[in-house]
Amino acid sequence: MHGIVLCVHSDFYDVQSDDGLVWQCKVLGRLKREKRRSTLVATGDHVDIEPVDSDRHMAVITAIHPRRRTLSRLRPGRGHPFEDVILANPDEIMVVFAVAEPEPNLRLLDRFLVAAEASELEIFIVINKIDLGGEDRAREMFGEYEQIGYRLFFTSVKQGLGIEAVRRQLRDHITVVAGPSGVGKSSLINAIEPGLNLRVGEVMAIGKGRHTTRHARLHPLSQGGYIADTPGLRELGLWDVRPEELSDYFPEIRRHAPNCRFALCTHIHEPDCAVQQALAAGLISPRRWDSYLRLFHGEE
Ligand SMILES: Nc1nc2c(ncn2[C@@H]2O[C@H](COP(=O)(O)OP(=O)(O)OP(=O)(O)O)[C@@H](O)[C@H]2O)c(=O)[nH]1
Ligand SMILES: [Mg+2]
Ligand SMILES: [Zn+2]
Repeated sequence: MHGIVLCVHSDFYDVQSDDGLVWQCKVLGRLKREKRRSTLVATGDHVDIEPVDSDRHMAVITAIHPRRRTLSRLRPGRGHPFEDVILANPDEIMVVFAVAEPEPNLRLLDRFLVAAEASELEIFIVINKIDLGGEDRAREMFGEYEQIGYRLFFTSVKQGLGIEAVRRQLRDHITVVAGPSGVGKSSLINAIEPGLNLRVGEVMAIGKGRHTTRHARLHPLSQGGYIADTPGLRELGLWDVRPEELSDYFPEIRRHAPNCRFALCTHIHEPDCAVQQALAAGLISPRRWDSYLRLFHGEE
């Protein structure tokens, strides 16, 4: 049988088979003995399982399929680093912000987007709480992100607005959720999948405690797809970006960089810089440029 790993415990795995049943699984001994440079079985992995006790939903994992993509941390080891896979096969990342409460900090949104870009997943942005200011004002506030090319969704969990469009976007995908505290991430997920019953108004335990090993957990969506509970983007190591990589993570800068005279242009002081020309021509927003400069110089 084929299944997907929902969650990793210390020595067993919860695996959901295609018929929706959840099996408690061990891994076949032979697989454990193989040499590897990466986590043997991670949340999100596609696996083959064979039931050992169907009544008690116990099974054994007999094969692990190759991963299409991973969110992982590299652990330095002897010779070569070991890849700690936190989540296998993620598809997309949903960055949630609010129109108000908390007051939106666009520099922080830029920070989240840089970390999201570093993950190389598809990105979309949800602007929640439009009941506190109206969709028009929200579109005005966040319109520049649409111009850059990001997909934006506007929602109010409180008034039930825009939820269906987000639900459609999540269908059949493994989605990582990110965003500052209090913007309504848990509320939004509960609105999309009421059965999940995530706690609202309470900071998620995930992301706390630096030394505990934390794994992702997948929450199945009844329409197909999964919401991934992961440690934050910071804990995934996506927060720290080397200055020379930074321009890759601003799509509107990345777009112009190939036309710079120097391949390793920082776009700050070099001659014949296509990014500087785009900035002067008004093709890059001065506010985003300022975010780039601050991040380049290591400011939060
Ligand atoms: N006015 C309004 N309030 C909302 C909306 N969505 C959520 N809230 C409220 O915002 C507060 C925070 O919501 P949560 O869902 O806990 O926010 P979160 O993003 O999960 O926060 P953390 O778990 O701390 O990261 C709660 O009091 C919610 O009731 C909305 O659309 N409009
Ligand atoms: Mg929450
Ligand atoms: Zn340049």
